[in-house]
This record gives sequence, C-alpha cells and structure tokens, in this order.
Amino acid sequence: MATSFSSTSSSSSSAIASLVCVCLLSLLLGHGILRVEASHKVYRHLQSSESLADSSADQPYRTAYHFQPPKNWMNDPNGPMIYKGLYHLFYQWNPKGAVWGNIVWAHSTSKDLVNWIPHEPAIYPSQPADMNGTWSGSATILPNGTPVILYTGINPANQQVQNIAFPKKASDPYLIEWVKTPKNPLMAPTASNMINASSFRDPTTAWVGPDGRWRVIIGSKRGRRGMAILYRSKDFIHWVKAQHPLHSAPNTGMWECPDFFPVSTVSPLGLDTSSNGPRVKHVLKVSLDDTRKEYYTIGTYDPSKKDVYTPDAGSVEGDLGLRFDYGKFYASKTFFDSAKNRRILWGWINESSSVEDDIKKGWSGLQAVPRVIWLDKSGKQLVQWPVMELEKLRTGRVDVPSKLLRGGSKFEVSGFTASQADVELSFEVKNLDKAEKFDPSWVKAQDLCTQKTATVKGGIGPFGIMALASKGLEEYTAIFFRIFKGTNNKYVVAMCSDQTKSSLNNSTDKANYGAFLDVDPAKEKLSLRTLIDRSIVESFGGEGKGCITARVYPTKAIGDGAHLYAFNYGAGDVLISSFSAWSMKKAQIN
Ligand code: DQQ
Repeated sequence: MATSFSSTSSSSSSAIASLVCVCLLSLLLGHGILRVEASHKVYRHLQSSESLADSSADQPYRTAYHFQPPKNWMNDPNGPMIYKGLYHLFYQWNPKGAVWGNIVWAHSTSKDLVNWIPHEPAIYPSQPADMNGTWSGSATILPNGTPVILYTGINPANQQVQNIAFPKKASDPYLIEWVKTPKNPLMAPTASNMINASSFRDPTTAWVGPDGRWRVIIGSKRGRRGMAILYRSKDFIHWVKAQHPLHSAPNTGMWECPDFFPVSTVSPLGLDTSSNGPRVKHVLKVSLDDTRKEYYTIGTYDPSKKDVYTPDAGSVEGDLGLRFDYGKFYASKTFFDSAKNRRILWGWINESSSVEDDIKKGWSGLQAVPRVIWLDKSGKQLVQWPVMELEKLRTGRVDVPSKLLRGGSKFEVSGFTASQADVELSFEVKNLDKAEKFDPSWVKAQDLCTQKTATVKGGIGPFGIMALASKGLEEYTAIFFRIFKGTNNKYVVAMCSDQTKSSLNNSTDKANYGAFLDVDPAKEKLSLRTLIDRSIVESFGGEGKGCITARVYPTKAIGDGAHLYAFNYGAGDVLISSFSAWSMKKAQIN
C-alpha cells in the first residue's frame, strides 16, 4: 500500500529496487536516445541528471501564471477533479531530471484554478502491477462522492495494464495519500483478448450507463487502426472487456489519452460524464502518438443499444480533424467542475526548446491555462475560454480607443507588462473587396500560415498583434488573421501563429501554426484574446473557436525588453473596434 513518497516502507523500497533495476537495465541497454513504443523520447543517460540551474530562481522563461512544477520534466495532466471544494491536478513528472523518465503522479491542489500548492507525489511505482511505471489516467467521482483513480501501470514484463488507487482518507480534502489494491491490475492484456500489450494505456474517467454498469475506455491500436477499447464493470473492480471498441479509426495509429464526455446542445454549461439524453451530444478526443497532435469528433453515443460512439456524418478522423488547440498542446483531459457546472480542459504544452536547453534551465513542459469548453451553437465544433478566475490576476488596464489601422501600418501598445499580459481585442473589416481568392489546396491552415508569414503582404490581412517583440522587431511572435474570398460568396478566415522570428536562438522549434475560423467577417467582428506569459503565447480567436498555443524562447524580448505591437500588413484597412491589455500578476504556482 502506498504511504508517503519519501517513506521507507517495504512497498517503496521495492519501488526503489525496481527503479534501480530499470537503471541497471538501461545501463545494459546502453546510453543514447531511444524511441520506445511508449510515446516519449527516452534519453536514458539524462533521466536522472541533476539540472545545472536553480529553477526556483527568477528565470526569464519560467511562467508567472501557467502551471508548472518547481523543477524537472512534466507531461500529461492526470486525474483532474474537484473534491470537497478543492481542485486537484496530478501530472506525469520526473522527480529526477528535465527529460521524460522515472514517471510518477505529482500532485497539486488549488482553491481557484490559479494559485496552486504542491504535495508529495500521489502515485508512484509500489507494487508489481506498476513496478516499471505509473502512467496516465483519470479520476472518477463515485456516487458516494469518493474519488478513485484509474491509471496505467507498467508491469515487470513491461506490459501496459490498468490499475486502481483509492484515497487513504476520504475525509482529507487534499487527498494526500493514495492506496492501491493487491487486486491490481484490473485490466490486462491476455492471450485471448487480442490486446497489444505495448499499446494499451490511459484510462478515461468512467461513466455509468442506463444498466447501472460502469464503462471506461482505454487507448490502443491494432496495426495502424487507433481504437478506444471499452470495458464494463458492476463494482469498479471487476472489469469485462466489451466485444467492440467504443470507436476506432483506420490509419490513425496509437490513440493516447482518449477523453470521452457529453456536451449539452442547448447550453454552454458542462455535464457530468455520465449524463446522456436527447439534448446531449458526445465528444471523443484522442492524442495521436504518431504525430503528437490531437483531434476530436462530435457524435452520438447510445449506451443502451450497441454501446458504440458514432461521429457525426462528415467528421474528419486523424490530424486533419478538429483540434482543441492547433499549436503545442497534447495529452489533454477534461473534467466536470460540479461546483460551477462547467467542463474544464487541461492540456500539456510540450516544449520547443532543445533537450540541452531543458537540462540547463532545469525543467521542461507546462500546462495550458485551464479552459472552459462547450459545444458551439452551430453544433459543429467546441469553443473554449480561459477560466474566469484567471481575470483576477489582471491589473493596470490599458485601453486603445477605436482606431483605423491602415494597410501597411503598425503601432506599439505600451503601459503594461508586455512579457506577462492578457490582451483582448477585436477587428472589423468594413470593406472586403481586396480579399484574395482562397486557394483550395490549402487544406491545412498550418500550411497556409507557414507559407504566408506575418510579413507577407496580403489583400485583407495579415492583421493582428506581435507579442513578445523586441524593440527593433528582431524577435516577435505574431498572431494574426487573413481573410480570403471562398466559394459561394463565403469568406475564409485563417488565424495564424507565426514563430519564425520568435527567438534568435536557432535551436528552438519555430514551426508555424494555423486554424480556420468559422466566423463570417462580413457580419461579425473578429476577436482575439492572447495570454502572454514570458515564454508562452496562448491565443483564442473568434471568441474561442480557434485556439493556438506557442512556446517561444525570445532572447531580447524578455522582461522589460518585451513589447507589443498591433499591425496590419494587408492592402485593405481594418478597424480595431476594441483593444484592452492588462499586466498579469504572478500567481502562486507551487
Ligand atoms: N504519456 C504517458 C502515457 C501517455 C503519454 C507516459 C502521452 O501514459 O500515453 O508518460 O503523452
């Protein structure tokens, strides 16, 4: 049974013994970079190396209000929930270094989703069913109000199996200690169940069907077919694999971190994961191990008949499909916040920095801000918005009066902390005559944004902002729109995040990102909200219809050297109809 992380109980000493075995094994296997079938790059020789930096010091890239651990590597958010009025976030964490490895479930709690306090790791290898790893999973609140966690364990044969953990003291709102049952694993690959033992991971929050039985899905693949394997249980302990997966799709590869949840068709309020009925649609999100991108579909789920999920006609499966975030964002997970009746999304912002730089700074990985997520009125996509609690960090508001931004112009907005800010603006384009014709070969907005960076003049656009910009614009991250004439008198709106000039450090990943926005610029304003946090530029376009997160490492645009510009490098004029910027106070993050 698990006690405290640092205790020397027999379970943890066996855990330590197993880690030692893993290290010995890795020595035998040799050093270097391995790509195991378990998704992350493995740098065995760096897994336990002490960082060269004091990460508690005020480094320019450590964030002020995006969640990150005090030090070391972090990846997937795990088991988010609210319990006795406290928000819990667990996450995959390496206690020993700034690269992936030695993974445990680190744990923090918060009263407001903004300020967080750290606790000892909650789940770590301590029994045969998780000797070689405690990987991702989810929390479920049982009908009696007690939470349980289902997670993936890696057993001594390096098979992926599903385990359960319970709070040691349900009366403790901080849920500091977790215990495991010797019955683990509860779900495992066997000779007869056809489960691929190296592709069976990341159980979701469970839900109850009309027959009273629990259901859970686990990410998997068969050949190149990604799938969500369905299990059912009467008591949450004995699980029986269903004959059919909940859903599968060809040529998508391994589905990591699936998330399956209901959304209301009539209200933006969130729903408990077990909700269903006539005004409910379902969402299935999967994270694609092959491309490190996620996609989701919206569809119908009838647990009383076939117990399968069917995406709506026309849904695109694969990384050309709909995405929560078109930038750096992976292994995301939602939970139902029963205190405020909303569904909240967490997502891991993976790094753009090199492994060498991660070791130097002593950490790697962040979480995007928690976002409320709901079904758009069109029913065709989801919409997201940062939780309102974040607004309490806003200070020193600067407003720019409504202003015509002529084609080919830019201006600086000052008077706030441009390296740590929340910026909200909207544009109106009164005359769209100059819009260029849309080239239908731009299937992916990312391709369009890669070809047409912020300095490439267009008809209508690019117009937007340059964030984390140095005074001489040697560095900037531009978030902007371009409007094209599509077919049937419709306009196509692309939102781009251009990182090509984000840093003079050439070892960072500077890929550009893009999303098409379902907004009609002839009738609607085009809004943009950007959260700037030292090395993060997290943007919400079209009132949350398109989100793009960029991870940037400027060398000049840090601290007071960071500026913010509004620009319009298109031929046509655009009106800035509103523009507010706030400095953001520092949150208490671990
Ligand atoms: N990360 C975990 C896995 C999951 C992957 C291991 C996704 O459980 O599939 O750290 O990033």
